[in-house]
Amino acid sequence: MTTNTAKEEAKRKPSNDLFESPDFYQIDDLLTEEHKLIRGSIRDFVKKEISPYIEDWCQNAHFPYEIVKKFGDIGAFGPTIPQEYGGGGLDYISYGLIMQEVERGDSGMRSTASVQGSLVMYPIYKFGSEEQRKKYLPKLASGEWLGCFGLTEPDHGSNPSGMVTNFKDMGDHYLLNGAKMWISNSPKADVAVVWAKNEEGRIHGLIVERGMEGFSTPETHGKWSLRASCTGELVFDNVKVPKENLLPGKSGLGAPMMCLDSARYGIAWGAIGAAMDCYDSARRYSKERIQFDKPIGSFQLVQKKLSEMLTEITKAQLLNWKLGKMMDEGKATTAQISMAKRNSVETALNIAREARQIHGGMGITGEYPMMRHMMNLESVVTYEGTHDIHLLILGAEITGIPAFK
Ligand code: TGC
Ligand code: FAD
Repeated sequence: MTTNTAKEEAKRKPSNDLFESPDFYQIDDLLTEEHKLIRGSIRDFVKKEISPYIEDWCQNAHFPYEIVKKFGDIGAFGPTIPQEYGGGGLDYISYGLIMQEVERGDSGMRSTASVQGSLVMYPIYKFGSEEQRKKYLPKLASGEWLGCFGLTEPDHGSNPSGMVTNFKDMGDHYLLNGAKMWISNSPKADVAVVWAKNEEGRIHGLIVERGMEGFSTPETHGKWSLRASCTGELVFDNVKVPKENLLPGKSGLGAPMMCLDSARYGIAWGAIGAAMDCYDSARRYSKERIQFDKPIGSFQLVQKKLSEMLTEITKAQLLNWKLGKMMDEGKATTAQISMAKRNSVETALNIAREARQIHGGMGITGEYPMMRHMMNLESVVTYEGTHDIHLLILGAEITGIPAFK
């Protein structure tokens, strides 16, 4: 959709984002000056480019396509991808901080960024040929192109290994058939990284480009969640995919799962960004709102809520930071990432609900961010592996007995 810049400018409410970040355990001491600079620049970006508009975008279920180029300019796409391919060449703590700040603004905006970086650029970088890296990564990093990741199917969500999307070797090309569902960015994506089975039933990644005959991306409407992110299907009806579009580096379910490890890590940080926004709003409101001739923050029950929120945020911040260090060292396991994703999203959902209560009736309006975060987080608790699937990943790690089947 074309943006009417003047209309957007008129809607701008520069002073409405008063966010101050909680850092109760001086976790900033664990960050480098570069980390703090990166976080600061993304926080300023969110205050300027997302906060003034996000309420309207969500109320109108509008995906602001122009944000794609802006994310590219600020370095939010593929921060850990090497600079020679257009990425940031940064560490995983930087990546986490970027996701935290973007999701502090809105989970749908973080979805746009984390799909592009972890689920599109990462597989092309990790499993792609040198030609594929050079062709796609710089354009994805700069936001010239938008990408999406197709794993989930209508009948295979938690169980992606059952996928039926398939491709046949036709000699000079592959013929791709099937459908993917619930795909973030799909209606606007220029390229899709698609996971499909070959004739032997082995899963491979293919790069499918908009414009290929038989490829369509119908949009999913009526979402109550992630309303500023666009979601849709990927439909493949005898799509001729050039052979050079197969990702040669890895096959099997492990390939998409490695991408998910990176994206789930980003969500662990991102969801705590949403939690921090809800907590900060509740903290301020509790000092301003007077009932029984006193600020509601003077009542013990409100103080209990705020104290518990800050405790949970602090615990999650430390867990995320340690996980980031293990990611940098290449030591983080899937189960450790599951623990952090699961913990952060549950923490954020609980905090959004408690913060909403502190705002009383005002909490249900778009004047405050809690309801938007809460509704967004209902998707975040489901995608990239549901809350229960992550519990089972942990259960399998603890007992050595997978309980999925
Ligand atoms: P399982 O038997 O456990 O594994 C099959 C093969 O995959 C390998 N593998 C991994 N390899 C590397 N890294 C990982 N993290 C891996 N996880 C598994 C595994 O070693 C095995 O390899 P091999 O060589 O022995 O065959 O697989 P399973 O079929 O039992 O399934 C396990 C389960 C349920 C945990 C897994 O499939 C799962 O995580 N399901 C959840 C699905 C999911 O997360 N979907 C996400 C879709 S993308 C998305 O939601 C994007 S939203 C983005 C946004 O908008 O922000
Ligand atoms: P199901 O797998 O049908 O699960 C339904 C319920 O059953 C859940 O509670 C689940 O925990 C439970 N369940 C399933 N199996 C078990 C089991 N073995 N033991 C116990 N409980 C079980 N996918 C992509 O590929 N790319 C994307 O970009 C993408 N973006 C998304 C954006 C949004 C807004 C949403 C909502 C989803 C997105 N997804 C995407 C899909 C997402 O990953 C799936 O929704 C998720 O993996 C769950 O699959 P499902 O919805 O089919 O639920």
